[in-house]
Amino acid sequence: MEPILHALEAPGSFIGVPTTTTPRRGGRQHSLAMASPQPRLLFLLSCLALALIAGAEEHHHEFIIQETPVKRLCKTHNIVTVNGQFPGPTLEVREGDTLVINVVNKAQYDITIHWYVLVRFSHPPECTTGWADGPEFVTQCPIKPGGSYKYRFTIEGQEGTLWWHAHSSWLRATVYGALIIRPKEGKEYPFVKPSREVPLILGEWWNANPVDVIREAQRTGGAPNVSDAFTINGQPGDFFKCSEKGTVPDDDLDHHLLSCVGCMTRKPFPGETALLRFINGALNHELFVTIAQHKMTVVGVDASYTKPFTTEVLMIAPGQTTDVLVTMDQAPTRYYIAARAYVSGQNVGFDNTTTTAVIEYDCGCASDFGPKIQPAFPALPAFNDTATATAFSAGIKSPDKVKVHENVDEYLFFTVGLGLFNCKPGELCAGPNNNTRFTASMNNVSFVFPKTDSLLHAHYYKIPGVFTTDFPAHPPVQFDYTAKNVSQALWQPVPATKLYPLRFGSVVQLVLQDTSIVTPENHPIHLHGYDFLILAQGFGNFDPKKDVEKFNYVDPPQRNTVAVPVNGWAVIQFVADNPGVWLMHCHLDVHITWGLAMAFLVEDGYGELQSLEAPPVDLPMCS
Ligand SMILES: [Cu+2]
Repeated sequence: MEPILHALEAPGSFIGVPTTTTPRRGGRQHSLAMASPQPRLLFLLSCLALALIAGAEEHHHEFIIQETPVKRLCKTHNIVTVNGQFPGPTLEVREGDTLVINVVNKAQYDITIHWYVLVRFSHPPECTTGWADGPEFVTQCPIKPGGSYKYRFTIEGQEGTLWWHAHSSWLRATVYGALIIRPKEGKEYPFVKPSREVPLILGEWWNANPVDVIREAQRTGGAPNVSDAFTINGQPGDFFKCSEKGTVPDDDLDHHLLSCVGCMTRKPFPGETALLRFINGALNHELFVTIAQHKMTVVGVDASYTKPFTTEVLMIAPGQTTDVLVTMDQAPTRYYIAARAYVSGQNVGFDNTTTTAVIEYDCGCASDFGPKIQPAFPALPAFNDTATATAFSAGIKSPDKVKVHENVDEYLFFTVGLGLFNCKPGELCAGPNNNTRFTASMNNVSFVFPKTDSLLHAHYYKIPGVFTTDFPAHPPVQFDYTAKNVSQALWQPVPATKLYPLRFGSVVQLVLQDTSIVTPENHPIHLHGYDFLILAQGFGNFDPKKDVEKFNYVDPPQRNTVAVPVNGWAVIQFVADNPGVWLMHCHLDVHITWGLAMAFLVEDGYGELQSLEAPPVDLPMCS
């Protein structure tokens, strides 16, 4: 029985994507501008040693940012895409490979792309590079219309599913795609070999232009409109008008094979086990995901493996990925995969729709399998089912014992939450009571992205006036963070561009504490440049005496995005061994727009490959 997964226009998987892949050889010629020959030569030699890793390849892609007409919910919109594909092309590599992606901007908006890869090394010529990370005004200025920028990085220590997306305004609503990292040649997955692999990217669709939606919200100070539908691989599914095509069966089976990326075989395979790679690419919603009558075994999150954990429901926050094995062990018919919102905030507007795709078994009796058989529909948790979200995150653990550092260099405590600015004369104020504007902050600092330079460029060239390094290690005022009625005097953060400096190699332990200001809410906090361990999570105010007993020093999960519980906290740990400027922000895009972000400035070390290299020659500048 060969299950068929139905949804239209699966991620592009190289179709029409200009691509070349070459085995990397140590002896390849590269031009390298050497400012100070001897140290650079040392770096170069080290890099060449890295480049000799057996079997590693260098993949070249061209990403043309262009407007493309796409019809959804009965209307055609010109959306921004990569190479005319929506979702964008799927990148497939092996751990140890290098990606070189030339992004050419032929659209009307400024743009940058973020890759989720812990961009640390690239093989010659850059070697150590934070210049490829992508967040606008953090590691680069935007690529202007008509401009281009070549992102170059090597993937080391990450296996599983990542994704890439625009990191500029709200362009990631349509500019995103999967990035699949398989083990090195000759190395197997640490779980049963799946018969096929399918990336399933969850997204949001707007009938309006998402860039206009956020611009309007920023103009008025009010909350932005919510999306009109969720999507799976770009399609809302059967419960929306004009979505029938491609989400219900027809004879064109190849068309419906949901991205046959990595399919081992298309032959009937009774009881086959598929690897589904879920990605939450939605802008502003955490999502519950279920499959009718099928259990899912989680084997990886955020390109780190996990202890196999069987569940009927996933909760995936924006930015996160979840790899699951699903065995097709039910009666041979049709089943829905369904996703809808997990909403933890109070009085928060949200998209209450449900998106679906269909799994169809091959019953070997095609003539009996007409379109009238309705797929079975799964049970979905209630929108506010925090207990289910909590149980799911508690089930995720690293496969083996993990090295947790007990000697910590930096104990940090950051509040994360919303706020309100009082209206100033001449401002529109569509926030609560029509005399406020929404804002958000960490440790009472509402992050302001620079406009004249990127943080990393200003750091490298010691350009003053772009940022300060006095982000507070603790909240400036301690209060009952999760109380029902936090004093209004604490609702107004200070707008600023503050970074927190870290010595190279320091062990950082960070408490992320939600506040109930405006509303408590689950905030998915994404750290660029690092994976971290989640030592513990809980509700209420973090209590350093009591809650330390909850720390998992054995097998804490490793991730790049943690969904900090509503009215609660999470403790993460990482070693600051990647020099550069690394953004940390809420992955609900409305919150990062309001300032729920900060950045770490990780200084250079003293050893080889411990210093940030000079920027690439084509790094986009602000002026
Ligand atoms: Cu948030």
